[in-house]
Amino acid sequence: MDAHIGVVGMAVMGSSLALNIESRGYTVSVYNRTAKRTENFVKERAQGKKIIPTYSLSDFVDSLKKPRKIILMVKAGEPTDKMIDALIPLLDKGDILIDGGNAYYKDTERRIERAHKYGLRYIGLGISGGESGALHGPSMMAGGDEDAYREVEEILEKAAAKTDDGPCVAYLGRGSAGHFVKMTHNGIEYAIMEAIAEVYDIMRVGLSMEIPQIQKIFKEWNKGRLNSYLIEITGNLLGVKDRDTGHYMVDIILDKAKSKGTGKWTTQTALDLGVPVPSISEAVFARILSSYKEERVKISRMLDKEDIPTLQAVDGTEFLDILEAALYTAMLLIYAQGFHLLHVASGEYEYGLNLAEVSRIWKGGCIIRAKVLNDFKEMYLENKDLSTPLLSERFIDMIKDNISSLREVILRAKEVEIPLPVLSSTLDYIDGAKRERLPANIIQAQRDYFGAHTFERRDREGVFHVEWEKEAEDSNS
Ligand code: NBP
Repeated sequence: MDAHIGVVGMAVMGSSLALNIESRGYTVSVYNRTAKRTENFVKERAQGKKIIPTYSLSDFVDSLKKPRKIILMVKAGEPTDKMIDALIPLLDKGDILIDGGNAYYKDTERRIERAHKYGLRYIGLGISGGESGALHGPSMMAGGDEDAYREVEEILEKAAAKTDDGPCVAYLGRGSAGHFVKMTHNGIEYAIMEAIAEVYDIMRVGLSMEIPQIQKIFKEWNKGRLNSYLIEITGNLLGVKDRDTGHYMVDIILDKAKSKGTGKWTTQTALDLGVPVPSISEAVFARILSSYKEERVKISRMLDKEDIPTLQAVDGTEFLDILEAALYTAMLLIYAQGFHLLHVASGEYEYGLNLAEVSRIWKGGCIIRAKVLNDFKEMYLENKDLSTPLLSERFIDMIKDNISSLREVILRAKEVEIPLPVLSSTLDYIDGAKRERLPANIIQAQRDYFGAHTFERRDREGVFHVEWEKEAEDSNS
């Protein structure tokens, strides 16, 4: 029996994706470097399914219909290269390699070039949704060889999450477009997660609320305009208790956040492309700061006050409404930064991204799925060339009455010393973006003073330089 498609890598994601594809009526071949994983998979979850286990790469390759379609679901980085190296000699011209891992987009460019040298076709496929998404329907962001995509489109569409707007998968553009979009998705994810954590901190520490009260708030918020997967899971996880101690799990979990690097890549890439994504970079730094637990404990003993006041004085119910509006504003501005990055990258790397389509496939299956993505889709349908959502009337209408809530929350929370790296940087971002004039004139003058870097003038065209010390003397004389 020839398999329609093969999956390499039987860890959490690969095994779930294989089952998902099989459940849509396809025969799937599977292979994993360590045989035990494959054995366990076929004995347990894959029992009775149209899944063909293979224990050598050549058997795996031979089990596939031609042109072969192979999804790699192995650890990103060197393991992916090693697996491609091992597969290349076994494949025929026209076969299709699909990297479903979280590849760094520049690695994808390099791998595409390499695959093409051997006559292979290549798809960089960003997959989001975690284990459950992979099993029931992820969001998938494809880039690379379009003709190859069209040959696997039907399988991917059947396996993808579905919304009222169709399956959450699309061909987004040449080369590394899919992995670039997935990287940006993860950057947005970092920032929204941190914004939610900060809002939780305001409720828990600032308002001294109990966990069940906070859980109720998140559940309530999820029914409205904040409706999203991350708000939903926060509402759910807050209710979970530790079986051993009976305490809420969130009170037991050590406050050190880890990461795998996609937020860092988004920040580094934004710096390279000159796009402001302060909320994303602050979210990365917030995780890094959290990891310095021992130091924080010592510093807190040196600097923290015995009794930080609480925000009890505020009208609780009214303040919670303000908090909701603040989080909504932050969420919108975080997406805006991500979309701005995608717009610039699309020009730089000639991806030709359709950002309405990106918004559409992010509406379901992925970690950052949210009700507001429908508005982003509409924004880009209204103007596909929008450089940043901040230039959309629709977007401005959504944030303009809410920015004051973000400001109020930050001012109040700062009185009780709650760190808000993402909420604060998000407010600075919009405060900066909406200022017709910024103090960058001073920066330009300083640069010209010490480095003769020149400057432009507001009143005339051209490039200017001033002998500042001489002029200072003359101006003072
Ligand atoms: P992991 O990222 O933990 O990778 C484990 C898999 O990689 C195993 O199958 C392992 O084989 C294989 N592998 C390694 Br490690 N080194 C290898 C090598 N040198 N040659 C061949 N195979 C090797 O698995 P995952 O969490 O299922 O993720 C798979 C991909 O999907 C990753 O790229 C990940 O970034 C991406 N992703 C994950 C999630 C998620 O929520 N987990 C979400 C979205 C995307 P072994 O059994 O022999 O060690």
